[in-house]
Amino acid sequence: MLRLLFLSTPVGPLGSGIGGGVELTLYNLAKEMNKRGHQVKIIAPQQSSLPYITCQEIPGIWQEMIQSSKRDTPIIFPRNSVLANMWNSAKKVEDNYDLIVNFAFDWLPLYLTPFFKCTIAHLISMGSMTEAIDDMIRQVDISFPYTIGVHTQEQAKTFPFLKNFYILGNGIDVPLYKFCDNPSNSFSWIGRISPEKGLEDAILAAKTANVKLKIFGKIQDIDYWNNIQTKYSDVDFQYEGFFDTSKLQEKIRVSKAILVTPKWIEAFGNIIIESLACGVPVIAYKRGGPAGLVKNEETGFLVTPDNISELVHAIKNIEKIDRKKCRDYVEINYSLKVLGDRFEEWMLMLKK
Ligand code: HBI
Repeated sequence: MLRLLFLSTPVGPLGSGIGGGVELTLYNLAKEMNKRGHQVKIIAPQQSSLPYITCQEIPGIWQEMIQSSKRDTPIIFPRNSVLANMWNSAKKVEDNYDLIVNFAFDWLPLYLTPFFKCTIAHLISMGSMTEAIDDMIRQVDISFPYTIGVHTQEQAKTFPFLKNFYILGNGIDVPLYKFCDNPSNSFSWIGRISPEKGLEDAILAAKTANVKLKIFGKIQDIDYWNNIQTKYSDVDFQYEGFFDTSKLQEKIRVSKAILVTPKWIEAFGNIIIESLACGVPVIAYKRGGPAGLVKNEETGFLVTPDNISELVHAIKNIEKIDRKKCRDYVEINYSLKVLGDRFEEWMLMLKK
């Protein structure tokens, strides 16, 4: 039995959607490890709330999203930083745990690693973003082998200096997603509405293919969103909102397919396995994590990145994909059991 302390992302409360895929990953890992008889405690920003799991809520000012940094942007901490407060709390209780798991993509937890007695595992949830964080990842990789965990090989490639990392993959609670074999006529796009996610490409493709597009996710960058609405006012797209897992799967399961059009290297792409679990095929740019998740012409189509006409061609051929194959693929490769086995193996490998 392992006593695990999870430290959440500092960009917003768990359950708010601001932390994107990390929120779902943290929640699924806590649920699965508790189910396996381990003890998981979570330290997270105030107002965090997860079903059936208590979090120690820490006050303080949220950390700015790393996406708004440039490669050489200095590390900036607000006054009364929730990230600093969270790690200050962790320091006080570290003796009660076998392992600490860091879910933040930030400089501080990496820098603090050598100052903790307890081993810290870092689940790196994005591709390379800034020089300062890369330097810290490199240092931890050298001094604490295999404590750097990534989701995919494609993501690891964005950190060419990484030598001793652990590939975790990811996984979802598949029974929560209901298979749908009789889709509607609309396509969907799911994700934080922010420039790096490339929503405008999906809108352009839907316009050219003359199909309806439904949009799900948190509006992270309001200026970006307003620009899109002005620029594409003639396109038939509908913003549906941000939903928790059970509501989201209910709304996306009837989609003909989802369009995944990232401009950056997605580390993984939770929404891809969530959609496939519902039987929804995936049309994705062959870029980053999604390139390893979609089986071309079997569970969807992988197209040349940033190529709108290939997106359109895939939309027009979506009937070729067998929706049951999409569901089976996730059940076999991305269940909580698969994720739990990989994570448990990682933890047992690091436990002193
Ligand atoms: N930015 N500073 C910072 N810290 C995070 O933990 C973080 C982030 N931006 C996005 C994010 N986490 C998650 O949405 C992704 O890792 C999935």
